[in-house]
Amino acid sequence: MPRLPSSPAFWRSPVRGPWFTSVLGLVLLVGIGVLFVTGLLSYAAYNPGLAGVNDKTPGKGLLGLYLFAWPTRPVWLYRLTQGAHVTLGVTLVPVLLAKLWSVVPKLFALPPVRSLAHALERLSLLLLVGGGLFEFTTGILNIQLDYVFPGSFYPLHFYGAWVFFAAFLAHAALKTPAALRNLRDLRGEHRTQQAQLPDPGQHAGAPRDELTSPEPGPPTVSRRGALGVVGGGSLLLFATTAGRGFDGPLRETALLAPHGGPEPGAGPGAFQINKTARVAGIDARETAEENWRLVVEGRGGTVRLTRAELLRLPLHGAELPIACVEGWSTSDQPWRGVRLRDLAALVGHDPDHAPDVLVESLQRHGSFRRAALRANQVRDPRSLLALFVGGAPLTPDHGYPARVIVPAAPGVLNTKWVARMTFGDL
Ligand SMILES: Nc1nc2c(c(=O)[nH]1)N[C@H]1C(S)=C(S)[C@@H](COP(=O)(O)O)O[C@H]1N2
Ligand SMILES: [Mo]
Repeated sequence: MPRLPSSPAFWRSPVRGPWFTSVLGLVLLVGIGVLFVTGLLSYAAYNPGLAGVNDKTPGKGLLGLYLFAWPTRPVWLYRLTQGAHVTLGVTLVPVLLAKLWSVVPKLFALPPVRSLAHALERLSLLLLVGGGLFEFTTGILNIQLDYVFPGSFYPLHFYGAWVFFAAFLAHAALKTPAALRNLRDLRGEHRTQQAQLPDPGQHAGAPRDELTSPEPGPPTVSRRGALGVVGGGSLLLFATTAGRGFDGPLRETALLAPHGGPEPGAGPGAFQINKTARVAGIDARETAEENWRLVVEGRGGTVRLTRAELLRLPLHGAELPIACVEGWSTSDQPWRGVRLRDLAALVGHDPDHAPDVLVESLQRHGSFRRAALRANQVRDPRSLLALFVGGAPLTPDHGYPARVIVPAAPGVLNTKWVARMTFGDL
């Protein structure tokens, strides 16, 4: 009679066992903890609590309780937190898959439910495995396919993260003590046997666990070798992803993800572009000198400025990166333009007490055509309505005639092709 996956003997790999699962589990404990914290930081960086236009999850309720005003220093803050979030997520994929592989006999075990406690445990495992696969899949699709779920990525990934993390915490609380014990108890034996199969856990006098095959097949690789394959896979992913956070030769090492490889084009505007002017539907006629006007509104009234008039205001420089939620970023670029605080002053606000601002683009469709900035971002003297980068006027793709650039903020807050700014408490 053929064996079914529900039979423990169906699963023959001698690599499976408590030691292998414990090592992977502890790596994920640390890694997923970091993913969760950097993910929450990323969410806060959008300032979703500030205004409806920034908020893709209006139903967040208590989950938004921790939100805080995202700081403007150090300028590389979001570059670091989001680069770490995405790079670590990609790097952990082999570990996650190996961990699931190592416990797969349990997922098929029958009867599906033995008692109420067992039913609860299985439900939490369902949320854990489902939630984990869901978070990794949505995250990777988002960086690979450039916003496949327009607008809906944020709610999916955000609520999914909380479901996943709740199940993860429960699982970690239940399993970490045993995982640590497994490693400690098995370490000495492990050393002397040089990771020979079968799993040392089988000889530790412990009752047979559900992970170890009762009829292991012949070994083809040692447990350490198997871990080496997983670690090697992670290392390969890391090495072909991490470079997306740097300019020049390092970016060229990022073969696997978009915004890796060579910089686009040549000249001062030759750094990574998120959406081109064409994709955003920006018509060259609207941005031409004779047609484009910047409308600035505030307590003291409304002014309309041509580009030539903007150029007569005091211009300031700031060296700031672009750091996208997708995990790629540029080095600091030399921007030049009018300070946001000076624009607030132009419409009747004391620059040191300048309020929030709503920035709107010429773009008519798409979730990032407008964004709200918080007062602390407006007041920072390095926050600019940039007109130049690298000593030349902005290129159309980088937001000509004018774009916002704010220190430490996620890319989405740096609105391109700006048409209107409304200062006031949001
Ligand atoms: N109007 C508008 N501004 C925008 C966007 C957009 O889609 N439309 N994308 C934002 C995102 S997600 C990023 S990462 C940065 C990228 O700026 P860059 O293309 O100049 O590198 O622009 C931001 N500004
Ligand atoms: Mo972005």
